[in-house]
Amino acid sequence: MEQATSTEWRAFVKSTDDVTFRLADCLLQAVTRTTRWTPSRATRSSHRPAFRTRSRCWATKHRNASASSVHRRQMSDPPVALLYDIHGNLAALEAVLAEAENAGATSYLLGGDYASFGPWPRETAEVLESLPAIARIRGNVERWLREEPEVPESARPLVTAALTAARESLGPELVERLYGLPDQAELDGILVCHGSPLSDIESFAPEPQPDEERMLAGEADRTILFGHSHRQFERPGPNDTLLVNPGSVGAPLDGDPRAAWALYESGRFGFRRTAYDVERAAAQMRFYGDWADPIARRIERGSY
Ligand SMILES: [Mn+2]
Repeated sequence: MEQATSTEWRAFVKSTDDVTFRLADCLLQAVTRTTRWTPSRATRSSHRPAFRTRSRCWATKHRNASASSVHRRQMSDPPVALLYDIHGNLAALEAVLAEAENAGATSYLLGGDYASFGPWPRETAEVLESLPAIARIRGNVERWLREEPEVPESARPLVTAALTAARESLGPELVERLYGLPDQAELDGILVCHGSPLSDIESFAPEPQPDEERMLAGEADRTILFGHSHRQFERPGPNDTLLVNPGSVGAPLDGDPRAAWALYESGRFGFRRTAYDVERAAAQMRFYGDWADPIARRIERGSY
């Protein structure tokens, strides 16, 4: 039984992110320390601090247009905590929020995949809703609360069970608010998305791949902030872009079970890892039944 659900989970992940699935088997080296990078040309060229949310269509047609919803930031402003892929892991989120506050963060950028596929869907979504978020976008699991998941038949039992549990926990009003979030946002000229500018289920791998330019959907000369693959990294991308993935708060997949996130301050990203009570989160996940065991193990191991 356990083997069967594990196989379903792998099939699900493979279907949503084939590139990173292959990399999962390469036992990526865990990121165990805080790292910082010097902004590349892509980021340095974005000196007009601004936050704004927008639709995908708006992004294409009016990238440089001014908007009344722009939140301007100064370089001396306190850091912003970048939180992606929390996946209902309240224990991880609470530890990260405490550390972010200690680090001086006064606002948050929320990158999607908030509640589903984790132990505490509603509680996690409520805490996230209460945060002073400077940008808040939708991930694929928020979209799947109302739309048919793009997964193969073999993965459908696990995905259906997880989404059903999340919907029951969230209730109709939270489901509606989460589903209604925008797909993309902008932070100081940085494009904020869930998987890639192209898609919320296709994402960039930690190492360059031959066909990745397609996922930029025409974006160039800027920093792209994204998550979805649950791997914390930054590297140059095609078209003079810089690719930045803060990693997953609730379910990292690089072999390090600690929560992954990042701080954005003065045009720089600082990667962080935060220890929390992993066993408590895994135990809570197992209350949902046998189907939840692969998710509990993913939380414990920080890998599949
Ligand atoms: Mn995702």
